[in-house]
Amino acid sequence: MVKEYNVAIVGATGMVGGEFIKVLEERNFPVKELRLLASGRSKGKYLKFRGKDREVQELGKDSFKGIDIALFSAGAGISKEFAPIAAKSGAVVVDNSSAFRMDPDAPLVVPEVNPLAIKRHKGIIANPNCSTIQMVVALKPIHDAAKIKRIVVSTYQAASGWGKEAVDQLWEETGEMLKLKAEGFRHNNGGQARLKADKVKKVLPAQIAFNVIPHIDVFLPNRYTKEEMKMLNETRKIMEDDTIKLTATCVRVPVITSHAEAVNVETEKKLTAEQVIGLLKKAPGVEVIDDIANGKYPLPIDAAGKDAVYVGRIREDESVENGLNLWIVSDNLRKGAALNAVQIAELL
Ligand code: L14
Repeated sequence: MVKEYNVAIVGATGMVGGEFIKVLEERNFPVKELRLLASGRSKGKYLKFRGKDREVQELGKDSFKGIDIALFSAGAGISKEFAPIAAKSGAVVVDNSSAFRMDPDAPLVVPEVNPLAIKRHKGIIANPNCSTIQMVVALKPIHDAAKIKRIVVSTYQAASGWGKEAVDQLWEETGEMLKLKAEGFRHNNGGQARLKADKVKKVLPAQIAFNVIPHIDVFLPNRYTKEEMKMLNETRKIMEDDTIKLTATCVRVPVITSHAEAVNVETEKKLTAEQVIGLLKKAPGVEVIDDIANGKYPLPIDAAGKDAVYVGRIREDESVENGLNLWIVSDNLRKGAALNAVQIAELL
């Protein structure tokens, strides 16, 4: 008989929460009891798991009795407060927030990259940032083969990374833009494609429809955003190599789901584009889509709802000795969050 586990989802009504439920179902995770936890606002809602409606319960100190695995995705504040409580009551926590990622006691795990780190856990395992996960899955085989010295990455991040409200903002603003068009707005009449401030409730720092915003998470004293610094610090921790240099620019784009990244790497040893394609074709969790003759490369709209990290536009950077350019796309709610966390639970 397969052992079965009592699993709790904290943040069950959120976007990642919904993916947790789907991924547990699809992968046939041996769930005995599934406990859906959320804030008081969602108390009494029902969510479907394996064809049955399950009631959402209000998260509290006593929510974790009998739980073996607790999957958290309700923000860093909730994780800081409740993950230690869950761990103390005997659950292993897989936490999708940024609360414990750089905590030396919490392993930061991507199963394709550093599965062994999981063994050092003391009750809490951190799930990395979505942008970092998809990048390291694709870069690990390159690092193993040729040692990466420096990474320059620009991200094109989907609205769903910031949650349901950001996706709503994208839809509502898009509707308002279409209204402007119907009212006679012409892009070539000198007008800006800008909505009046009061048109939409904003959760993102600026209009996202028909725009891009170079601002994800908060600004730090060094003029980077926290999202950009997470990419540096988490990459070093997951790759277990503090010599890797990385500089990031993280940008929100008007996409619902799947983050894309333009990644430039410099390696110690020379790799040709063909060698990289060969390495990535064998790499776990990676799918290469790089058929430029037929105009095939990874797109966010194709990656959404899928498990793989898609890599294309693989080419040598001809401006340096040993350089490569890649285009990496993956569903930020799946491999970037829920799927990676459930894979960690499977490793456990
Ligand atoms: O650190 O808004 O896990 O796209 C993940 C989503 C940070 C922001 C994290 C986004 C968050 C990111």
